[in-house]
Amino acid sequence: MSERTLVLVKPDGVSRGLVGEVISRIERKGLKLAALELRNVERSVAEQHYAEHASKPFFESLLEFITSGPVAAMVVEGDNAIAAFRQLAGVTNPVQAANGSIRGDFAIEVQYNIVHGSDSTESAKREIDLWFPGV
Ligand code: RTP
Ligand code: MG
Repeated sequence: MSERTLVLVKPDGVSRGLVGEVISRIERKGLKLAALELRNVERSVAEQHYAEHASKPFFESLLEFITSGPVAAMVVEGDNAIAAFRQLAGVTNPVQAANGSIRGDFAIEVQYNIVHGSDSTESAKREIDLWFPGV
């Protein structure tokens, strides 16, 4: 079933020049871009985006990181797009992420794990409404 997911190339991925690599993997998988924009993240957007982690010890450093430079935000669509992109990304901690995944291939520290992808249909709807209202 076709669905949509919110993907971010985080500031580490943008500064390392990995936007094209991430988009290439998305497109080679057969997923499509429905929206794409490079933008600086306002703190209020970051807080809403990561609201589920507000009580975690890493919340403040996560907000600082995600607002530290531009991100490439995109809406990606296709069959099972949410799970398909999470598979492309690999698990949260890059040390455990499989080789061949984005995190497994390009990252080593949990905070600097290159990409974000929505984790459920509810999260995807909430995040797309936050990042791309009206899309
Ligand atoms: P994301 O939301 O960014 O797609 O990543 P995720 O679902 O795989 O992981 P999640 O549990 O939602 O965590 C969000 C982001 O917080 C950072 N993190 N830091 N220092 C830590 O222990 C820690 N744990 C998580 C990561 O950047 C993670 O992607
Ligand atoms: Mg998450």
